[in-house]
Amino acid sequence: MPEASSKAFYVTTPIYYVNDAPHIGHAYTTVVTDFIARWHRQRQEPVWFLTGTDEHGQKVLRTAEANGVDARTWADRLVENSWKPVLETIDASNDDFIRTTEPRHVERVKEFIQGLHDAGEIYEGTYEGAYCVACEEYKQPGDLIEGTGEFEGQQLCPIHTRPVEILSEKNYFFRMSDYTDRLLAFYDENPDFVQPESARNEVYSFVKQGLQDLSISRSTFDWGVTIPWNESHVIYVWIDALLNYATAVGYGADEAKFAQTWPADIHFVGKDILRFHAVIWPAMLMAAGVPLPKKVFAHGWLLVGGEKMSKSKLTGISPEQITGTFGSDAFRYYFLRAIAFGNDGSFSWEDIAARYQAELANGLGNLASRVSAMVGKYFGGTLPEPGTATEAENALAEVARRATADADAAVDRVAPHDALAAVWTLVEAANGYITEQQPWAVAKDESQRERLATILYSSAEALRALAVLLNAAMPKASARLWDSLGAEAGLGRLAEQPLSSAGDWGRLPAGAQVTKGDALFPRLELD
Ligand code: ME8
Repeated sequence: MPEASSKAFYVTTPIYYVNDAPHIGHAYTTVVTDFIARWHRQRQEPVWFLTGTDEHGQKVLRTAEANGVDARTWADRLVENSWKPVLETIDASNDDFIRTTEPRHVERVKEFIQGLHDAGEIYEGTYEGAYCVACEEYKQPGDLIEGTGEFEGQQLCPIHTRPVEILSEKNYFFRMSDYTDRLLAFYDENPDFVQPESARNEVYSFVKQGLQDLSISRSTFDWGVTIPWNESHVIYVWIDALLNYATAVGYGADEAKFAQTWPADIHFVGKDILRFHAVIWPAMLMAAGVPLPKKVFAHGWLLVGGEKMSKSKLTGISPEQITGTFGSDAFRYYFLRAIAFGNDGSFSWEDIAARYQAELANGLGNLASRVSAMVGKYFGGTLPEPGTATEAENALAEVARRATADADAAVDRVAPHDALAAVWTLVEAANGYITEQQPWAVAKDESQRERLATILYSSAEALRALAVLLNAAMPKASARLWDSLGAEAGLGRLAEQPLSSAGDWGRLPAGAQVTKGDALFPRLELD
């Protein structure tokens, strides 16, 4: 846990449904969250990064039934065989993994709902209307579309283009309509609460129409957290799920931990679940008197062949399919760099292959192998003391300083694509510097040993800065780069290098043992 004195920078992914195995859409959210968490750790801030699984509700229950097992067995199977392993596949550095079936969550959810009941925030009623099980969401008539073809005469969920179910069910309701004005005032006072701007506008105009009370229980199945004062009801899966962000960090159980972690700094979500996070969740917290999260960032869709990727439409791609060919670093780099965070972005095999070849193999990988090979060839693998810097070295140092500052500012704007673009100015500048300085030509003249030393030292310095700047995006490649520079002996572990040190020129100690290992990004034979 973070030190007692300072609050952790707390970031979360959605907790994913265990109705199916993860695809690259889920991995995308997790990679971005992981990148932001690692970057803040590199700034030497205390960080808490939470992910997990959403296991209750009808969607999971029906999937389990269709597979002939009970819901708990199904959830255990998916968590152990699919959801936890994928975190390793993509090098996620989460500090915790919460499952909504765990007692540490279930007990606190019951207490929370009892508290709202005691405070008069909940009343008994009947829900008459539509429900989409795939969304696990109550739908308003205006949300639905008319079916055609096989669904002629039925009302469809516009997201899943499947018929909704019509419920008439005795439920408990949360007086959410009381929170319309308070939410609008909160959005006004906290203009950055919902990002990006388009998401903020959507939420604002939705709430401005006036909120309705929300059904917070179901009484026609029992796979969920029971309502403490009436055990024939289970709590609506979204109320249960949203509370994970609080229960996982000690809400109602460990006050010290909760105080050091809550409120969340950023909830990362896809735009499909924006309203739950930006409307229902803050209303629930207001009702309970708990501080609100600082930011909800809703990103766009990963599209495959122009359509939102999904398993049901058979456009689903598993993370392993990509990491198996390109490795986890390239997987992370690609999704962080290629999509302007917040917008939709298309995935294609051609695109990832092209970026792998141009930016990783030819750009960064080639830079690293050229430098280590030349330190080996001309200085026996010992990094030489640099001589007097010329304008060229000063310019390279300036690019490193600017790249560090620009990337850091981009992370504060939650713009990983801009952060990596800033870092790449240094990859390009260093490659350009070597091409211009031609160390192989300088090496032919014995009287130019000092100049050769300066060129190779400066090139290695650029790599040192890059290892620090890329550690959040590509932890494996950065660790290998750090190793090949022999940097640990003089500077300590890569994880302990302050982010700002990337821009401090001249840190790598002369005498470091530089080795040329295997290529960082081997050339691939691709179809
Ligand atoms: O909604 N492109 O879980 P879920 C980008 N359990 N991101 C995508 C994506 C795509 N094509 N497909 C999925 C739930 N995602 C609830 C959340 S939180 C308290 C409860 C990502 O398994 C994106 O982050 O359906 C989206 O919001 C999430 O997966 C939905 O995951």
